[in-house]
Amino acid sequence: MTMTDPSLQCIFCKIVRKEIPANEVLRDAHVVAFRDLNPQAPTHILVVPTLHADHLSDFASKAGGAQVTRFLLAAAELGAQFGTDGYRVVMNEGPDGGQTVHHLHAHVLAGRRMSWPPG
Ligand code: DGP
Repeated sequence: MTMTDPSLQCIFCKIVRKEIPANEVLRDAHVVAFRDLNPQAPTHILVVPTLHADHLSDFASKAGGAQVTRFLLAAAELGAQFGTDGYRVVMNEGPDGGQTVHHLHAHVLAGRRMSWPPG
């Protein structure tokens, strides 16, 4: 980690390193998942790769196959665990996507019927 490493200031990297608290539901070598601070559904979990990547396109080129696979499987496992009648997985990227935290994360939303199109 260098002084210019983006992970030093990244809020989700701080959660991964346990420097700030989060309501965790899953942790392993490749992912950490925790409850969103501002939930948009009865269940709203963020799945975060332990490897810092700003967004999906960055992650896809930076991460190994095992990390990419684990990220997707963790979202699916949590959706199946918390969604009794389905769930939604969302990844926001860039200003048009509504991304506010620049560390890739998947939102796993469950516990209510979702509408379409999203806002
Ligand atoms: P996005 O807009 O897709 O970048 O979503 C970022 C989400 O992260 C947003 O729903 C709020 C959540 N969030 C931001 N900071 C924190 C934090 O410190 N802890 C937790 N648990 N969630 C956070």
